[in-house]
Amino acid sequence: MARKNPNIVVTGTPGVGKTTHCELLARNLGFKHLSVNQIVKDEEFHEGRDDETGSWIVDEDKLLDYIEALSISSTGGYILDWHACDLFPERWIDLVVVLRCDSTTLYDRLTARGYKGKKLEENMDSEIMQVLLEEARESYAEEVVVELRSDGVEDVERNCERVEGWVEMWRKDREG
Ligand code: DAT
Repeated sequence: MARKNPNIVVTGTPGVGKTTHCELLARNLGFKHLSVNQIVKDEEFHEGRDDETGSWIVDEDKLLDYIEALSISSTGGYILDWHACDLFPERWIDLVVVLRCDSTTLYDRLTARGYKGKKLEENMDSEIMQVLLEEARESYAEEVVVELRSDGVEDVERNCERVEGWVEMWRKDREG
């Protein structure tokens, strides 16, 4: 069955503004915000945390089975919020938004969140090396991936308006 609404991935380094954007988008579009990190924690789809970085060691099979059981592919209208995107099957996803942030700003956001040492360093490197953007470009067709800046509050509103406009076009294209 063809879905009536698109599925959107919002990805990027921790601290770039994924949650902020997803909450606003979900509210404005009436879509469901899937905070993948929260699902991993709540459903215990992990084998504990990595000692050095503190990130979850995720059981991706269990996670994907869980998301698939939501009928994401046939219903649509989901916003997937995660600091990775290559595990989601291409056929589920209509748009991948990669949020980017200036490194000084990201440093401040991550230290405010209590990140330090190796965890802080790895995430800063990841943003500077645009790891998530490369991952998105390698995993999805070029026209599906969009890179958006998330430095200031005015960016959030502008980015969400842009995605909302894109959703409207996606729907119109399918009306025939
Ligand atoms: P993520 O979900 O990517 O980890 P977040 O949405 O929790 O990021 O944002 C981290 C912090 O930075 C939070 O205090 C909100 C703030 N923030 C995010 N994007 C912003 C933006 N474009 N302008 C101003 N503050 C922003």
